[in-house]
Amino acid sequence: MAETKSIFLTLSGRTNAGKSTLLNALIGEKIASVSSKPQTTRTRITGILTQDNTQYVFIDTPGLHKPKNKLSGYMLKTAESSATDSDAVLYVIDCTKKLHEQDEI
Ligand SMILES: Nc1nc2c(ncn2[C@@H]2O[C@H](COP(=O)(O)OP(=O)(O)OP(=O)(O)O)[C@@H](O)[C@H]2O)c(=O)[nH]1
Ligand SMILES: [Mg+2]
Repeated sequence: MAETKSIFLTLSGRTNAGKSTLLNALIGEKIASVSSKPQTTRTRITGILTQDNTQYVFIDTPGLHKPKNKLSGYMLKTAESSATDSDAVLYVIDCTKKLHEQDEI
């Protein structure tokens, strides 16, 4: 049997961009909370999609924002380290809104 390979993909982007909504759509189940309230996701949430011999490991992360307190600073660190540790980053932007300066990367 062929060996299974895993690809780690981090969903990054500003708070409320739709990262958790995308994760749920990709996995086909509601595994991450979605809300119109900013900073809904506070920790990493992992969803795995298996196709043939490949496991796509999607990691939903807290949204990027200007940190205001210890918790939001910690959330940002979680988002950044997850992006650094993965094979690729899927950067999500809400294209119905004006481009935010934090999206200019
Ligand atoms: N119209 C529309 N609304 C969307 C879409 N994707 C997400 N939303 C809405 O946008 C809001 C934020 O969605 P989330 O998926 O929670 O966004 P997030 O990027 O995970 O936000 P944080 O966890 O705060 O970083 C929710 O009210 C969603 O229903 C989309 O493709 N179209
Ligand atoms: Mg979220």
